[in-house]
Amino acid sequence: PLPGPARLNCGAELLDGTIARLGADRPAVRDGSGGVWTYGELRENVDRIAHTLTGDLGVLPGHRVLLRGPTTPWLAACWLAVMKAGAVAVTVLAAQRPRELAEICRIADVRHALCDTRSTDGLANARIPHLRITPYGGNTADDLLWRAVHQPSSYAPVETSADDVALIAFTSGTTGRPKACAHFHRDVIAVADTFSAHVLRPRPDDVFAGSPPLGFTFGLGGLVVFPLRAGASTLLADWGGPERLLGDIQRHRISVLFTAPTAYRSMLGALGSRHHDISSLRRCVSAGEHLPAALWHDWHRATGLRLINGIGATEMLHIFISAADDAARPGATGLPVPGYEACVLGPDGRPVPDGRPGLLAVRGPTGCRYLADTDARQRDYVRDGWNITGDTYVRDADGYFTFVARADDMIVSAGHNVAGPEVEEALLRHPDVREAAVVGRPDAHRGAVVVAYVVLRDGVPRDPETAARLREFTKKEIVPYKCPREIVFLDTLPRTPTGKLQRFLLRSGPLQ
Ligand code: 3SK
Repeated sequence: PLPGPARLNCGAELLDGTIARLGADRPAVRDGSGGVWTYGELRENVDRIAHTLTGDLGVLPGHRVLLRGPTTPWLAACWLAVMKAGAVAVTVLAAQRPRELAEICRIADVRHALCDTRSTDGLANARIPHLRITPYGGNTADDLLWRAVHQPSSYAPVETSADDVALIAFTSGTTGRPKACAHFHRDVIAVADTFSAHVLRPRPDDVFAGSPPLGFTFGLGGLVVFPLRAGASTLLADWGGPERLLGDIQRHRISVLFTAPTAYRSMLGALGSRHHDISSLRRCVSAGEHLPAALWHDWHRATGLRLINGIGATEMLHIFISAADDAARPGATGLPVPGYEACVLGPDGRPVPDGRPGLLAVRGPTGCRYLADTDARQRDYVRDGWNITGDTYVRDADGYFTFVARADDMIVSAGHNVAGPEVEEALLRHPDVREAAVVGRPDAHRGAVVVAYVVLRDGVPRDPETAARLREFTKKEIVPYKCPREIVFLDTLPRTPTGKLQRFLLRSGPLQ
């Protein structure tokens, strides 16, 4: 054989590989209404769709295929079929608007789209040139699933190389500018064999569920790749709020949960007002945003479970620093996931001593590959083989990494560095505060002043007395120069469709 990367098709590895190890009769995917497909049934559906793609629809290896729809077993089946066909999946979020969809298709050179019939409008309205949209889930003769029924039930996967692109993931990040990252077939398997295998440690009898959509790589990994790699089953249903998720945990005996700190906080609220049997849960992963120590403790107190905190990035595909079980330290993110290395760099690009803040740098089996026309971004993100994630971190003497702020969320006020998340943590310790976001507002004298946007708990008055009480409280918790000069009350904080706080919207002025 020629030297070079081995053959690997991640779709085949996740389905045929798992079936070869554990059999085809195990439950694989569940929908929200009690439907369950075994691994054998999932493979049959995937293979019929792959035949339809490469036959009727003319999809060739390397073609970019947009996937759009609510989280369902059919969306996962389409994703796996795209993998098996050697094409490239570009899974988008249901919340993405026509203008963003058009931009995504332009950047990723998308020619085919598979779209749930409930989501076709937004895509059709985008009027994307040369885009062939095939609906799925309806009952017309041109529907993907109707065509698939007539196809053979077994498909020989395209022999992709481990270094062929499997997916292109978009991140609007927290700045509002879309960036596209390519990930290889080997990356998909690598995230399962690092974070999932070593930190999460799922079992074949586990049942996964969670809130992140499959268009966010946090959701793709947590709800498709990790369960299938482990031979476990996964509930594929849209996030319908805390009550619904708690009900699903009880109904489906969910044992592994993937969601973000905001959802853990809202589930705690719901648990406080009604009984739900969540005794099936054994692993709860929190990522997507900083997890405050107070929330870690609240969840532990209410459920007896220790949250598995993690930091991941679309650029890295999934989680690269984390800690579980006895290794978990509330407030800290954790240790580099086996297979990854991390360090903290100073302004000169060299590692800083432990205990000093600097830019987080990480390297390992996955890494950032921005698509063409983003060269400058690539040089910015990957330096000397290290991925610079844009987060400010501190490493302690035990090797634990603790989040300080996103590098662009550091506030410099009258010459002092203030990390917004530290002030947010202080506010969150007050019983009246439900959510908080702290930003720097430009100021002619001080450079920036610290402003806190606060969502209060139900029934707490939004008045100057409450603001004064919160300011007094923070003065007792952190040094006074870090305390908010101004407190603005909001109903909700602005977030991306994947739940990340959009601080840039708050920086640009009051949002009331
Ligand atoms: O962007 C993130 O925060 C993230 C977290 C975990 C896994 C994957 C991602 C993209």
